[in-house]
Amino acid sequence: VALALAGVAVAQTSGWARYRVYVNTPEEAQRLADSSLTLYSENITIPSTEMAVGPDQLPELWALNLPYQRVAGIEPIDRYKDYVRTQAFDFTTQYGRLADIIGQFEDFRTRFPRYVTRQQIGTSIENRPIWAYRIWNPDSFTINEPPPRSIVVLNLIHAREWISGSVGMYIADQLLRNMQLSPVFLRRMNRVQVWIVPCHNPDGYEFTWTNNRLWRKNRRRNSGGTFGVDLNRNYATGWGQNGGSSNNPSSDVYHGTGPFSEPETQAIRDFANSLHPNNPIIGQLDYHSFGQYILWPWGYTTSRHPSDPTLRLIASNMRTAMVNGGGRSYTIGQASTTLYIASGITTDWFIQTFNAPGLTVELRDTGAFGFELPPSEILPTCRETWNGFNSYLTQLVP
Ligand code: 0X9
Ligand code: ZN
Repeated sequence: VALALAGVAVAQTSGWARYRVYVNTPEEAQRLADSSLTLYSENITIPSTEMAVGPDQLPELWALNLPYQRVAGIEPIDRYKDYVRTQAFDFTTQYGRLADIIGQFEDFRTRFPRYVTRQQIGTSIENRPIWAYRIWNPDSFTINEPPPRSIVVLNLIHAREWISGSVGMYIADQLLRNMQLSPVFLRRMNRVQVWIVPCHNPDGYEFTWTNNRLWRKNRRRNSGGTFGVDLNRNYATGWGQNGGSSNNPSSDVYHGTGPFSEPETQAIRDFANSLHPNNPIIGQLDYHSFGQYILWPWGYTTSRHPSDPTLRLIASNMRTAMVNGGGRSYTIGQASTTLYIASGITTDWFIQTFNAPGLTVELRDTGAFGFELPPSEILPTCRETWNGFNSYLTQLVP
């Protein structure tokens, strides 16, 4: 268990509030998307969308020239001081700083050095390492077998979606437990390597603890002086197309100056390419919050993917496994038509490049707490997510 006694520096966000903004046309929705205001809803929807508006941002809200209404204050980030721990980090009841999360993976690696290895796959804008942890069983490899395939799991691409980091640790823990308990599982883990990226966006994630709980993007300093590229708009497939992202650097869905312009997305791209052809990528999962969805490509276009029926079957079996395990019900569907068009996303690139059935999972909840999911929901969310993950794994590696 990773010990951490962090004196968390927390900045106030008092004065922030949720505003419901009324948007009636796609043009008005685009105007809102291009603003530097932060989404509180998970996406921009007609006829209204909730935004998180800071005390200095009211002039920008007025400048939009859209009707709005103040819904509620956003509690000061001070309350996350409660999460400062004086005991060992428990990832099933607490959210952790970046050091806690990586420390937890280091703990797995120390306890199971044969089953857990790590690789630094890149470095963030602010020089933090980006890690990938591999979990597999190298023990019974024989010469007649093909080399193990790869499944790539991405966590915390969006900084404020804290529960995504929790499920990454939980999946690793469950993989290792099942390898101890079940010979069948141990054998399966000989045919597949599960590569978990605990934090795709380390700079943004730390920023949510120190400055702004609702930060989403990375911490690129853009021309014009604003910060951040949405890493889930920066992948090459469909980059910048169909209104699924913004070219305004202050937007929360800013796509960057070009496909893979960011070191964080380059890290995943180069790492994924390096797995081929020896350990072909047969699956990829991208964990987000919130909304309780399992979504498949395409995200950048409403056209159906040729593998649509297969993708639907995989997602449907996952949903069944989650409900049978006592979990919440998740909505399944093609990303662009079920949620909204988003271009330059991870799953579109993985399916286009490797033909891997990439899925975006939007974890709990459906909006009551949103990104600020209470710690009491960490464990139930992790349990249902594991049941879904295990279904995905056994479908791909029977
Ligand atoms: O917009 C995103 O990047 C994802 N949602 S989130 O609220 N976590 O930011 C969804 C991406 C899934 N793809 C599409 N909706 N096309
Ligand atoms: Zn997200």
